[in-house]
Amino acid sequence: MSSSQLPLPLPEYLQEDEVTQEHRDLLSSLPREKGWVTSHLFQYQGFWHTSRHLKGVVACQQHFQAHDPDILLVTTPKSGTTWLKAMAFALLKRVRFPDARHHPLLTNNPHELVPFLEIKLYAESKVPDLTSFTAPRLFSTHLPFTSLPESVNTSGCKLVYLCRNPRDTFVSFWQFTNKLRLENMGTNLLEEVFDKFCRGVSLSGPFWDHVLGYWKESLEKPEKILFLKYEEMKAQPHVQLRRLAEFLGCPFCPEEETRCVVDEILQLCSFENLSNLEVNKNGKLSSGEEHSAFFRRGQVGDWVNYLTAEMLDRLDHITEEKLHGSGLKFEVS
Ligand code: PAP
Repeated sequence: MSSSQLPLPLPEYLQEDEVTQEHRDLLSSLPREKGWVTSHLFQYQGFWHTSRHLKGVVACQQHFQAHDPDILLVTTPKSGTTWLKAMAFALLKRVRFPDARHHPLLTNNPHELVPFLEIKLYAESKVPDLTSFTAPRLFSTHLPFTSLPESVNTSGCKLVYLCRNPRDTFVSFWQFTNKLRLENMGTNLLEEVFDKFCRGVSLSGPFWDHVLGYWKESLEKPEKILFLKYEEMKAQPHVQLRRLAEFLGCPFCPEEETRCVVDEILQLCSFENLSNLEVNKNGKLSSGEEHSAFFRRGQVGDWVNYLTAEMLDRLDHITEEKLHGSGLKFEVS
C-alpha cells in the first residue's frame, strides 16, 4: 500500500482508545449512552462527557489550582463560547494590543487564545505547564458548577457564564456535530439527537441543570459570577461588553470611550469579521476540529427553520418545568 492509500488517522476529538487502566475502570463504572459524534457519552457527577473530555475533567479536578486573578469563561456548548472568548481576550489585552489591525485575533482562532481546561489543557496532559499564562490568566470550560475544581470556589477567581436559549443551542449543536462526524458516519438524525437533548444526554448536559447551577450561584454571589445571555449580547452588545468590562475590573475610561474602543472591540469580535478571516476559514484546532465549524449563522431564532411544533412543545415544556420558580427566562427570537 503506498503512503497515499494509508487510512488517515482519526482526528483527536474522535480518539477514544488511548486510555489508562484507571480511566478504563472509571468508564466502566459509569452510565453510558451512544454519543452524538464519539461512540459513547458517559455520565459523571450528573453530566455527560466524552471519554476524552472525562479524562480532562478528572485531571482538572485533581490538579488545577485557580489563582485569585484568574478568569474562567464558562458556557454550555454552542451558546457563544467562541464569541465570548474573543471579546474577553480583546477586552483584557487591550492595552497590550491596542491596534485592531495587528491583533492576535486576526491570525488565531479564539479557542487557541483562550484554551479549554478539561477539553484541551487537561485532556492533553494530566498536569499541563501553565507557566506561559500571565495574570490575569484566562481559561474556559464547559464544566457544570458542581464539577468545578475546588480551588475555583475557594479562590478569588471570577467566572463569566454565558448561555443561550435551548432551541437555538440545540440546533447549533446538531449542526456542529454533523460537521464533526466523518463522511462514513453519516449525519445525526434530527429526531434522534433531539430526543437525547431533551433527556439531558448531550455534551455537558442536561442543558437546564448546567444553566441553573450557575444561575443560582450568580444570584448568591454576583461579585463572583457574571451571568450573560447570547440573546442579550446580540440585542445590546455595547451594554453587555461594558458590563463585562466592569465585572472584570477593567471598565472603559472616558478617554477610551472618546476613541470608541467599545465599537472597535465589538467590530473585531463580530461574527462577520471573525468568520471571514483566513485563519477561521481554513485553520484547524490541534484536536482536529475545523475552525470554520465554530461559525455558522450567529443569529437568534434559527430554530424556526428546523424544529417542528411537537418538538417545540416538548422542549418548551421541559424548559418551563425546569426553570419554574428560578426567575430565569430565555428570549427565543
Ligand atoms: P463551542 O461551545 O463548541 O465552543 P460556540 O462558540 O458556543 O461553540 O457555538 C458556536 C455558535 O456561536 C454558532 O451558532 P450557530 O450555530 O447558531 O450559528 C456560531 O455561529 C456562533 N458564533 C460564533 N462566533 C460568533 C460571533 N462572533 N458572534 C455571534 N455568534 C457567534
